[in-house]
Amino acid sequence: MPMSPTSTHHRPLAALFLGALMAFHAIPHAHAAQSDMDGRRAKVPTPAVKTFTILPPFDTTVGPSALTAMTVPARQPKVDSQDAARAVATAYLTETLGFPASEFVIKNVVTTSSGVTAVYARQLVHGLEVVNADVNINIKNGQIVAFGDSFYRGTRPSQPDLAALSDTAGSTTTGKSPADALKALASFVGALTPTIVNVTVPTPMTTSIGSDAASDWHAAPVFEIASEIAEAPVPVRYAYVQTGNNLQLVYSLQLQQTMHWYHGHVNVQTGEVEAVNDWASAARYPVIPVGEQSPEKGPLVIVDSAAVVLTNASPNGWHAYTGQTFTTTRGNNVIAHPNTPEENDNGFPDGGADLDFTPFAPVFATANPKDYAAGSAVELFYLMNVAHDLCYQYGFDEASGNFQVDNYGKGGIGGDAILALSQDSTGKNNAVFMTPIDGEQPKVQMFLFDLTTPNRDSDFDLVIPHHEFFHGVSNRLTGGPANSDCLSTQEAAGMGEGWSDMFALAINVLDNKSITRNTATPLAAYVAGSPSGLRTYPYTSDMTVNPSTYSLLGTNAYQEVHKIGEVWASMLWEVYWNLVDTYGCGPIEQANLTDGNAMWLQLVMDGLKSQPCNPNMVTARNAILLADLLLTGGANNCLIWRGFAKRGLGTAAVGGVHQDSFLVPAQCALQ
Ligand SMILES: *[C@@H]1O[C@H](CO)[C@@H](O)[C@H](O)[C@H]1NC(C)=O
Ligand SMILES: *[C@@H]1O[C@H](CO)[C@@H](O)[C@H](O)[C@H]1NC(C)=O
Ligand SMILES: *[C@@H]1O[C@H](CO)[C@@H](O)[C@H](O)[C@H]1NC(C)=O
Ligand SMILES: [Ca+2]
Ligand SMILES: [Ca+2]
Repeated sequence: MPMSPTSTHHRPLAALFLGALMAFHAIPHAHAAQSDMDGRRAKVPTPAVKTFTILPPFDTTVGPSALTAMTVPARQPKVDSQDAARAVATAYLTETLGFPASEFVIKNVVTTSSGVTAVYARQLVHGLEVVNADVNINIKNGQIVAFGDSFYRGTRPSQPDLAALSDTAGSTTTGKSPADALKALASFVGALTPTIVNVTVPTPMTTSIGSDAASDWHAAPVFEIASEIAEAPVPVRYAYVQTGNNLQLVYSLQLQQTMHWYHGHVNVQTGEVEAVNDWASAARYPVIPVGEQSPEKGPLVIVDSAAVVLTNASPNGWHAYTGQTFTTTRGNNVIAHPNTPEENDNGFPDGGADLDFTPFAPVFATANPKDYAAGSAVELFYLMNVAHDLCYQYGFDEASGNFQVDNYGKGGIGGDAILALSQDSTGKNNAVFMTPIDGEQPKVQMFLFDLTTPNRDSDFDLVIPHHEFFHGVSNRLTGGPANSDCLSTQEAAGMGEGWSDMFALAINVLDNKSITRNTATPLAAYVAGSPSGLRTYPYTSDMTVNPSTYSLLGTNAYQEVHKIGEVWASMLWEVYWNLVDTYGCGPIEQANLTDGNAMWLQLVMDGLKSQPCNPNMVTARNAILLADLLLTGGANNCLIWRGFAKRGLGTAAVGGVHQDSFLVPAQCALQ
């Protein structure tokens, strides 16, 4: 669909079905295997001892016959009384395991449906809890059936002089203060740095830290901290953490935030976070994960929000902002729901208090898109949020005009979360992103494609939502966030398509280590129902497969934004691979600029911010070269020049005159 040069706010991903035929391959993606813990703000030290022993004759490998040999009473056994179980456990801890009664505390006694009484003990050292040292003992008919043990056996530190360590004002003479501990924990979990840290000693003051006081964890904390990053006063207690054969004296803190409740333990001497757990349950999204491309390439997986939310970009997670939390597919960055012809299907999918969206999992093999309208909104919500958090790492932040309801005082204008409409029935075989100026709400509309039976949903051809998102980025960044008319000339609008294609490929396709610069890489093969995808040529450095060069812009066939975009993306592809072949490819969301793919995206984003309103390919190239000069001192100058020159945008190329130049500067010519 040819675009009028002035309709800046409307960028369809047109369906174009030319192109070379290529080998089709299924690509299960590395991201799919990402464990829940990968991105989680947690640290779990390993104790030296960690056993679970099932005592004979209850050995489960022997099975029920062992039990019949035992004294299993014919009638329902009487459940051991709590006191009886407590006595059995205490005897075991003191006599068999050899811990005096002053060195542990029994915290709970619980019965199970099978008549077992479970006793839970926590180790004490100098009257302080060792927060990761536990013994659990299972008792039946007065007999120990099994027990777990992670008590610490290493050398004991000398008794700490807590009074000397921190005075009653919470300041400190020999180590870190409770205030330091809160700051260290906040930094570790990626929370905002607190500006208010008001340490008080709650009354009645816990003066003696003897075993009696400390044997009850629920005893009054030693300190309390009021801070703007905490939803409730932060209680602080002294404790130990065992790491291998060492015992570390720590401040144990509970930091409550909108989407988190951290239980963190900070070394009183070094200020290092020794252990942290988040008591909040993470949201669960059943999705085709970023990097997997489409349902053809890999399975639906349950993605845990803890593994994907980047907290510097989304400090309250994806479902909340100051003063508001949602259990549905809406939050600070994205407001997503289906927009099908069936009004009843268009509500916000609701994950409940646990934010568990797994009931909306689509079944692709058998169902029509209309059977998973809610699932499409979950997918789109997830993809837009991933892109928000990822681009934030590269400088698409509040001041740069990103899309958020609440900017948390970090500049820019809020009130502009993306309205994301999945399975939008107002169009087909396309997708649209509309980018008004900063502070005005953008909108993405994802249409169904009718090129296959059943129809396919563009929400699940992951390059398409991410192509659309990057229209928002390139429009906001070029010429500043208050000007949305800076990619409006035909060439600039075409480049907008090119940036979007390459961004979508970089985050969804190109980090597969077996893809090289010469792998013929289609765009959106899933909705196309064809391995050649939606573009004229697959992207590749192989000029015999993709011959795109600058001079094509002078031909009649290339007077359309997506065609122009293919030329620009082909140039960006060369630059991308020159960087990746030199520096390697890493997890792009980490924005580690020692990785070639991260460096590429950073130079692209910086270039967008620096280039003039309505750039042409020459000025946009120059902005990328400038970004490299300023960021690295020009370390990548020749890698960039050679990439552009290969596709005709060499030193003699002139803006607006679409003639190829394959020349590079003299310093880059050799090699
Ligand atoms: C990566 O791409 C290759 C070749 O294109 C494909 O065969 C392979 O399955 C892919 N691997 C992953 C982990 O995506
Ligand atoms: C710190 O807490 C004390 C006691 O609640 C209060 O009087 C004081 O105003 C607080 N200071 C700040 C800076 O919040
Ligand atoms: C970036 O990656 C390099 C190489 O893998 C690694 O040594 C370095 O620690 C990373 N930097 C950060 C900040 O993660
Ligand atoms: Ca904004
Ligand atoms: Ca702009």
